[in-house]
Amino acid sequence: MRRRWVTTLAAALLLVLATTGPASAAAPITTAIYTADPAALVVGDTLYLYTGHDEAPAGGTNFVMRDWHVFTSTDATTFTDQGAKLSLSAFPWAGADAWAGEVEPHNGKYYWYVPVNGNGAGWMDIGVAVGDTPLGPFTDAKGGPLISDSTPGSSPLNIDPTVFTDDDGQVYMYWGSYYGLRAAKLNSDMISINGSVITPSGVTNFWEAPWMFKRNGTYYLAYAANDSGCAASGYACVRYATASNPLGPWTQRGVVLDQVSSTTNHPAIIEFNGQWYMVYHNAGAPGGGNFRRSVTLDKLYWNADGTMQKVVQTTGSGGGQPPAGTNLASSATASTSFVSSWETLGAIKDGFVPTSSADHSHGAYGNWNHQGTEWIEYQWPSARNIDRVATYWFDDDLGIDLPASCQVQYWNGSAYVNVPGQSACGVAGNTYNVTTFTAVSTTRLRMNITSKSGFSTGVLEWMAFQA
Ligand code: FUB
Repeated sequence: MRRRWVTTLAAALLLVLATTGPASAAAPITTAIYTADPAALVVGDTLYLYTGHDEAPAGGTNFVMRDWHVFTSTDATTFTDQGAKLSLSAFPWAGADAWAGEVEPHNGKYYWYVPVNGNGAGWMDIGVAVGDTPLGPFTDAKGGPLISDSTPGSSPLNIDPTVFTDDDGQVYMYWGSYYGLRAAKLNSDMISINGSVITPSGVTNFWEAPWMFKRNGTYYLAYAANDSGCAASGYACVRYATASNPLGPWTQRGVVLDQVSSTTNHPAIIEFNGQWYMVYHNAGAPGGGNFRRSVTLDKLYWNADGTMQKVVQTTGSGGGQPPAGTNLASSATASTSFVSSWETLGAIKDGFVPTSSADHSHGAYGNWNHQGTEWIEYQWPSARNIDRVATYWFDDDLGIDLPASCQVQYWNGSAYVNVPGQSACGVAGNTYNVTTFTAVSTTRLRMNITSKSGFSTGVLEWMAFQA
């Protein structure tokens, strides 16, 4: 039986269909569908985002991905969904798992490299489609996999191709997962590899999702890493490495994007209209989760020495603004398992809109120097009907850090139990992490907060919404 990505995510609310419309710079590019695994390309005055399409049902515990969409923008703010421009049906030799791809222009054509679950031996393969314009139409360019498990030297999981053309016209492809990064030169036909598959050196902590580009003569490779130095268990951050040769050796330079509210993390880094962007996905859209992700983007800035500054995630409910709805927090009494004597538990329900996770100008809840799991709770004199919370975490860059995980519970009359159908309990900084669940009628709602090893946790604002 083929391996599958499995988690224990519970059900989330049904997706509320919305039309694609203007999205603020850091909001999801759309909330009409769930999108993931962005690749970015600039052609003329247009930014193209090629994305996966998450179709898992609420509460689904696996990816359901059947096609890829293209989004266009001329200002990196408002995106138009051009529709599903490629689907599994374009590859008769494949049957499932339309995962993370990338489009590369070559000789007036556009080649879309995608990982798919082939019908043959092994699991994931890399196929390639071709079209005459950035919007296609795209057709299978090869009639079979470019890379499969039977390709000598290939990755333990052949997914997530990133394709890069150097100034001399030579094209390179990097790909892989399960700690198995691989690279190869492509022939100018774009559908065959030139020479052997290599295992590049120096890309430490590589997990998956490579993204290659060049700036000022230096090669950059950003990628998802899931080591404990940058992400909670089960989550990933984005690290990057640099090299002076397109096939390495590489030198790891650090983290450019912290973990996001989805377990997976996937970078595309691009310059558009003189501004650099980090395009990525998270679980921030309404009803979102690990298998219902949303592509978003934030500005990326460079240091003078060619290193990248860590991207400030301004995403979540949309531009750092509190989610809409009736917030029941102000009428609740707050309590906690522990609060530091100098902190202010009441700050979590004062309605203040923080400018960042470090903004405790209106007070903060913090439990330094406790580690492990602590809780905060709201209590009402009579039952309230509640179906979601929004949490803005406190991170003072000292002893208090973003949590490793969290869990919403309610009092069912005799015990605290997990809320049913909880979507991902997001732990992203600088944003409202919205967690949805099947509505509960209760007098007490609790948030269990588990710290990263060596840190305590804190909350700037905790909202509980009437169903
Ligand atoms: O979307 C399916 C897989 O999850 C991608 O191929 C990985 O990069 C991760 O985002």
